[in-house]
Amino acid sequence: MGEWRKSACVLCAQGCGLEMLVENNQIVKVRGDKDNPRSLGYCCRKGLSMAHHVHNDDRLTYPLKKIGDHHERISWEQALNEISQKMLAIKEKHGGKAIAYMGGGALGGQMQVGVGLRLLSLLGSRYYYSSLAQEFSNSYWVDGRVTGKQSLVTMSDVHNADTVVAWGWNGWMSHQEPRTRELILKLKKDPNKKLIVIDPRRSETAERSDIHLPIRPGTDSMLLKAIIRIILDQGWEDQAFIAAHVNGWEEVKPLFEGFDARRAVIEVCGLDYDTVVEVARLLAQTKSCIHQDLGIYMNRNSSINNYMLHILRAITGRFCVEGGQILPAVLFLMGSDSDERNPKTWRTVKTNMFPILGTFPPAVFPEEVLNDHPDRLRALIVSGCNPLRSYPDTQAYEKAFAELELSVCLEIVYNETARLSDYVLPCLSYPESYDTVCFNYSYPDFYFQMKQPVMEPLSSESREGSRIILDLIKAMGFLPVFPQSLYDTGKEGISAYLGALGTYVQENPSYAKKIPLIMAETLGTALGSVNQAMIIGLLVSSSKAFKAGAVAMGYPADFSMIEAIYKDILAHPQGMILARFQGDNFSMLKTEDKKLALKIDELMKPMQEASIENEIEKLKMPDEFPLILHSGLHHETVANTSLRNPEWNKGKRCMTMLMHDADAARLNLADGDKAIITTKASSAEVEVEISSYAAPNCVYIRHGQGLIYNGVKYGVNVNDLVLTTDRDEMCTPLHRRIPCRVEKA
Ligand SMILES: Nc1nc2c(c(=O)[nH]1)N[C@H]1C(S)=C(S)[C@@H](COP(=O)(O)OP(=O)(O)OC[C@H]3O[C@@H](n4cnc5c(=O)[nH]c(N)nc54)[C@H](O)[C@@H]3O)O[C@H]1N2
Ligand SMILES: Nc1nc2c(c(=O)[nH]1)N[C@H]1C(S)=C(S)[C@@H](COP(=O)(O)OP(=O)(O)OC[C@H]3O[C@@H](n4cnc5c(=O)[nH]c(N)nc54)[C@H](O)[C@@H]3O)O[C@H]1N2
Ligand code: SF4
Ligand SMILES: [Mo]
Repeated sequence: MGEWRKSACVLCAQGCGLEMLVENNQIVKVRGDKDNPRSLGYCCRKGLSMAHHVHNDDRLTYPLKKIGDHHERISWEQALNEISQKMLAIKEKHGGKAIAYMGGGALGGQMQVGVGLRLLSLLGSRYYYSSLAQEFSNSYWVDGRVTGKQSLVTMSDVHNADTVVAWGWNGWMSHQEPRTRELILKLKKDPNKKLIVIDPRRSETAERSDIHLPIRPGTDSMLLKAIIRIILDQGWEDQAFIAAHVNGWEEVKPLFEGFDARRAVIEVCGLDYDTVVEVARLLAQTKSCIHQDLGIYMNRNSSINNYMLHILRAITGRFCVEGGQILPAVLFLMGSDSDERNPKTWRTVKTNMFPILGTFPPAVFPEEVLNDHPDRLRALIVSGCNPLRSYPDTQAYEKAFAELELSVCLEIVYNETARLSDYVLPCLSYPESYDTVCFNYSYPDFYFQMKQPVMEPLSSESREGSRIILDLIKAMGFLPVFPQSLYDTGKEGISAYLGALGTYVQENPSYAKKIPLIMAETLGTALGSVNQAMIIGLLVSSSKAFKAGAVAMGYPADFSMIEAIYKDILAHPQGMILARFQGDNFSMLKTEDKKLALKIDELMKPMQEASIENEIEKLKMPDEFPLILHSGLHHETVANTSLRNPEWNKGKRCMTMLMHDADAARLNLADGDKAIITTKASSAEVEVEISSYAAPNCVYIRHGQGLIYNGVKYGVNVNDLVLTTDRDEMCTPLHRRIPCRVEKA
């Protein structure tokens, strides 16, 4: 007989609570966990397929080293020794700048990044590349200017809104909000609520909306300008809100002067003007909320579009208010604030790119390796992401990996990146370990879940990812030897340990900066989990706002708070509300006067240049590539690259290219035909699926295909069809607008 155990899903940012039936150390059944305070039992088909993530033929079971063109089993001792010696030799010869860390994309294993970034810093480097910097860079950069700090990412409070606008977001398939399908159905059913979808195609979300604006692809800037113009013309802006909470509007307002909203809407966006006026009214006069997503993020004009979305929210009073755009309560910041105006901010050697929220964009990585500069990148640690499928231009990545002097991959599976790495280190998957993630956004209640192991490790050689990195730090000689007493008090309780740690650091003040690592090593060893020690460390170093919020939930205000909270976390494997943040959401702003800073100097010119005439010119497709490839549809039959066994989609058609029937007819293609798609990067053969979910002149290939499972490749890897140079000024890949042509095979 098996036992149901509580955990969560890591296949998208929602982290729905799951219950897993474990029999003979195998997950045999999964269901949504009704006790999870955030997901309330919600679960999608990916979550239900979780067992494939954990149990599959590609799971790594011991460390590997590349010898010639294949990998061989080695011991942990050999792996740690060789990697640390080689890494130190590269640092010695070329300096820390030669080393990069890439990680944190997958939701399992995100905590590795906490230790990984410390290792990077000890090696003297700041080159942290992450998946975040291929979707959110433009929006985080804009957030940083408007709210005062990039690390204050903003979120849409869709569950408390009356009008929800899905702008370039196909929530029915991708979720991206807690319990998304329930939300969409609720909006549809309630006559007082509206769902508006702005998407060139009639997506699964658009199908269920009250208003669908089938916008011409890539014309969102014109629609945004038009909506703002309409609001001003109608006098619908929220004057009281602007006066109380906004700075710089008077300087920004002239950007919209004289804009011909009607012409833009009809001629450029191809939309009905009266419907757009109604959308503008709903945005301004109801409790509205806009969730934008990859249709905006990975598309042309992403920076000014994200900017105008904030302008729209600010002038309609939908910022920092319930049901609007809000700043989430956090236990720890998702990244460090990086300001490229500060000359001390590192840039990449070849492309001169700066980090956003502390992370560098994957699109420039191959160029940073494949060059002759003495400071070029030569070594890489990859943890919990799959650059050889997830990042643009797989061929460029293959060349870069071949050129690296050292590549180390921390993984749970033998994926496409592991295949090219010099060393592959097997990690515990999250159902085998303690883990948490950073996407638990909410306000004012702060939701937190520490996933706890529901089973024994499948291989005795797999290790907690953060422990592996800590062991590398030790093998490189970056940690002193700590007294045994520190390890021992860790077993006596958290308060006892923190007391002993305090005394130790007082006696050794030079170690104050290394407290997180000391805790990871000593408390982590005592608890048998570095991740647990790191969570305790995060509680210790949490903000005043967090601690006040915890007191509001009844936790003691003194030193014993940490132990009390931690005991509660352990007692609630289903997740819980840890803190209730006090004060209004404006208090979270990091601008000096706690107002929204609406003027962004760098965007004044691009905003002026986004005129109807210029846009009409720029929207023209090259003759050679008349169609738009949507490179990477986030469809219910993919889970980024984290579900590898094709068995989970058995009986489903999921390796096709979606196409509008008018385009198919013109190209003499029938459903099921083989077609050749060609982009500037390369060509691929793919099966055509004529679909009502495709917009005219656009074709769609799912993200996360082309995976090699058990030695066999399934489907088209869409990143073969994209060049690293298909990117914008923030080095975000333009995955939603890759020019292409399609021919019959
Ligand atoms: N062309 C194109 N490319 C895209 C996109 C697109 O739309 N088009 N979408 C992009 C987007 S939005 C994203 S977020 C990225 C996501 O891309 P990635 O960041 O690469 O994320 P995943 O594919 O989810 O996971 C990567 C790896 O993490 C591993 N992993 C899972 N759990 C653990 C763990 O506990 N420990 C360790 N060490 N590893 C673990 C998985 O096995 C998997 O191999 O893809 C992007 N790539
Ligand atoms: N099932 C499943 N769910 C997932 C994932 C997955 O792999 N599988 N991945 C997760 C991740 S990491 C992410 S980031 C999210 C992504 O979630 P989404 O952003 O919802 O994913 P997309 O499929 O890119 O949908 C974007 C929508 O934008 C539209 N669009 C394209 N061009 C334009 C345009 O010019 N203007 C406008 N307004 N819209 C346009 C497209 O038609 C599409 O419907 O999904 C997450 N959820
Ligand atoms: S919505 Fe996301 S977190 Fe929830 S079950 Fe589906 S994939 Fe997992
Ligand atoms: Mo994503």
